[in-house]
Amino acid sequence: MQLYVAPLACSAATRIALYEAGGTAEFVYVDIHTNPRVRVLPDGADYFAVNPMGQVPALRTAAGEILTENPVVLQYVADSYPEAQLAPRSGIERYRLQQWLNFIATELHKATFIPLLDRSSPDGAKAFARQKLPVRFGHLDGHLAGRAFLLNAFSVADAYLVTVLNWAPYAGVDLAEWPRVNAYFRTLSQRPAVARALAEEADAFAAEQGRRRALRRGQPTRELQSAIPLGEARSEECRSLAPLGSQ
Ligand SMILES: N[C@@H](CCC(=O)N[C@@H](CS)C(=O)NCC(=O)O)C(=O)O
Repeated sequence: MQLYVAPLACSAATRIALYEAGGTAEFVYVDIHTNPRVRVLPDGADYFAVNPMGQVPALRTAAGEILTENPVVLQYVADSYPEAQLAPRSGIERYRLQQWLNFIATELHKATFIPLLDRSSPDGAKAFARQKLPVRFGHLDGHLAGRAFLLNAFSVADAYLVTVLNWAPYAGVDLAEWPRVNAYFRTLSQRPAVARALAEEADAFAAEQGRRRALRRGQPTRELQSAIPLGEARSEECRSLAPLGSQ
């Protein structure tokens, strides 16, 4: 299985799900920041041929099928490791899972965090997203009353939710306004699979930032790619930099 990812982007949710399941994948890094019209993979191939949207995540199955869209990729991983119980198999609970995956994808990820994080989104889009914070986060906060997870146990929806909540400080969203969401995020961040995945993503993010800074200074890409391998830089550096900031 190959997973196309960008550091600290939404594709981190699938890395979390894989680690929760005791699995892994070949992680292929896609630079989604440098140029919106160019998506060159480390082997020189064009990522648009993998996903015509140029977005992460995309997953290549062992059978060579390409799957895109977070809710689908996450459910594929959950179904690939049934013993990990990352998704209810069927029935109303499976629909509840899909309800939360779609809520996170549409209301939080795309309609809230992307306009707030993307430096090119207009002020009106940011204001509109901000105006919707109380209803969206209020709904989540109400649901989390007396609950440790979105469903009855940890699921791929939690992997996705913790991934987007991790962007809150960079988006100027103060989770302390929703105490249950805040507590949920703090607790889930400490789960071993979540902590491991986010630490690896943070290292990869810092390395990518280093490459981009050096590129701006005019050093050739190939030289840089070998000079600063992913995973080398430290997480602390990246905490001062916003993920998804220049899409
Ligand atoms: N509808 C897609 C959206 C994925 C998405 O927005 N990915 C972002 C990273 S979090 C991305 O690749 N952005 C680059 C771009 O839109 O060009 C999904 O749910 O998977």
